[in-house]
Amino acid sequence: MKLTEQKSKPILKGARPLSQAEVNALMREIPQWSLSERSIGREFRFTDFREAMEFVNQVAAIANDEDHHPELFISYNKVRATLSTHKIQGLSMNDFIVAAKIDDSANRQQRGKAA
Ligand code: H2B
Repeated sequence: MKLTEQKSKPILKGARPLSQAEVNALMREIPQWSLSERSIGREFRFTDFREAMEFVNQVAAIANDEDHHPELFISYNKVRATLSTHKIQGLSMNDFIVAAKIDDSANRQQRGKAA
């Protein structure tokens, strides 16, 4: 099933983080994100602050829906999102599901602008 069709699940303390092989396979589904030791991140660029904040509000809705919350750094027209799963201090499926849904939202916003 595609990441965007999946739903985040509660992660219990002590759950096993994804293996390196699992992470590598999932990274191929979100090629614009980069992998750090224990998190994934991507920078999004917009025309101005208004568009950046429109995106941030979409991301907030996704985070609330999924009960999984990215860190967001806003700098005028740039938004950097990073994701990790606090409970396991590493990466879980939830990070990849939310990243894919954030990508979808950014793509929809871009398409809306072009129309
Ligand atoms: N977001 C992130 N990024 N990592 C978490 O471990 C996390 C979260 N835990 N959002 C969630 C909320 C948890 O506290 C609730 C109870 O599901």
